[in-house]
Amino acid sequence: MRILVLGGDGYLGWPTALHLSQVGHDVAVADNFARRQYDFELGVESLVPIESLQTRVEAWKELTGKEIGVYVGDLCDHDFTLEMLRDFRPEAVVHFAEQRAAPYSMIDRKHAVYTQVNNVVGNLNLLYAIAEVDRDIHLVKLGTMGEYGTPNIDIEEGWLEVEHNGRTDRVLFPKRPGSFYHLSKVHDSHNIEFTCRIWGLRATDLNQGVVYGQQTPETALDDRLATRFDYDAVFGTVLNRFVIQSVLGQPLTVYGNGSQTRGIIDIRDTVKCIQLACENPADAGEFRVFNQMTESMSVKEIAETVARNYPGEVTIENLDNPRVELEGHYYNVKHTALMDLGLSPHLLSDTLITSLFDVAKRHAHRVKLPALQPKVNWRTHASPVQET
Ligand code: NAD
Ligand code: USQ
Repeated sequence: MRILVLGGDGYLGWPTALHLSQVGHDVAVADNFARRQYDFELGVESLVPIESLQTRVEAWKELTGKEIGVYVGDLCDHDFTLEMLRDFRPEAVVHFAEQRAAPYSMIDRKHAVYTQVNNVVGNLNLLYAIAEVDRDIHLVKLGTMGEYGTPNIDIEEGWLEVEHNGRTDRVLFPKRPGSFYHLSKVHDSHNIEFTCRIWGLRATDLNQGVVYGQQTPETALDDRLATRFDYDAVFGTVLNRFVIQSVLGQPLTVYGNGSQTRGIIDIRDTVKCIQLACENPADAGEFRVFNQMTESMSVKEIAETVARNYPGEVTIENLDNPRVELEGHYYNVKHTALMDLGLSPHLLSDTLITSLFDVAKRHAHRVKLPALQPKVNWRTHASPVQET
């Protein structure tokens, strides 16, 4: 298949592009390098050094003989988005290209507005471009489990059968997200569902849980193919941060009492899920939602699992929660659709954590310690941007 990966320079987009290319698809990537710019803004870098997109693509060709096309541009520029689709003529578009950090979106008004404009407008331009170029293009969109929040009922895969005053209907599952970033994904989901209904577009919304890990079989082939590994309190995700904190001898920063529970997924399963979604497209007019997570764990359990596996001493520190989120809540998520398509998940294992410790140890000297401390507070209107 011809598959266009938007956000193909990012943490997940790059390994996904490599995986799709490896299994035989004709792949191109697009990116505006906004993610590299946030690093400059925040004064941090990926723990693992990453090459330029051009060097990455050249290295892939040198090692495998396979070519990955590159489009440099911003999805918020509709002419760019439209021309790219006209030029590449994809059968599937995988859309990772958004500002994806909840704390970044909560720094202040400017960052909240940037996040929602970038994400919602970029996605809307893409929907218009698909409608104009070829309505058969399958949109595979990265949503997030945080769209649902933590309701006191089971979380279904996107849709809910409701009985109300003696009548029944199938409605989008109610959303109660926890940041302006997570809200941007809710807005995207609504816009996508609307275009499936009115224009007959075909779309899969992948509500993904928190991703952990840094290597896939393809990125591990050569250092030049490495993907990024974020540790700072703005972009670093919880398990990856706990691994790095262990290696540095720093306390694991559990926010609140750590009883908040999240869906999690190994990066190797992320790339496989995208492959499965592309190769099994939604029907014309169908807005399909998959919950892309493989297990649930509380933050406390994640910290304890990392600490148990680390060969040295690890302390766990309960910080006042800088976010506003429920603790001790109900959490039961349906996530069978991707398994039905053939996913056999990698559950969080000791081997994976040990290999992540090795990655972190190798690059530990690159860490700026102040960047580990959370400074963005949900309760204020303006938080100091990360000072290092
Ligand atoms: P990332 O920031 O590393 O990658 C996103 C890429 O998109 C970056 O390279 C960035 O430069 C690019 N981009 C952003 N805005 C763009 C625009 N307007 N035009 C062109 N390119 C643009 O993020 P990631 O961790 O790889 O996440 C990818 C997607 O998966 C995001 O949509 C995110 O919300 C979703 N997701 C991530 C996780 C996770 O744990 N990392 C979990 C669930 C969902
Ligand atoms: N947390 C800690 N300590 C830390 C970091 C985080 O206790 O040092 C807690 C947070 O309070 C939260 C949980 O861990 O309860 C997850 O936080 P996170 O920063 O790992 O993940 P989150 O902000 O939810 O965002 C990440 C990605 C985002 C994606 C989302 C999937 O950055 O792109 O959408 O995971 S989900 O959470 O399922 O919505």
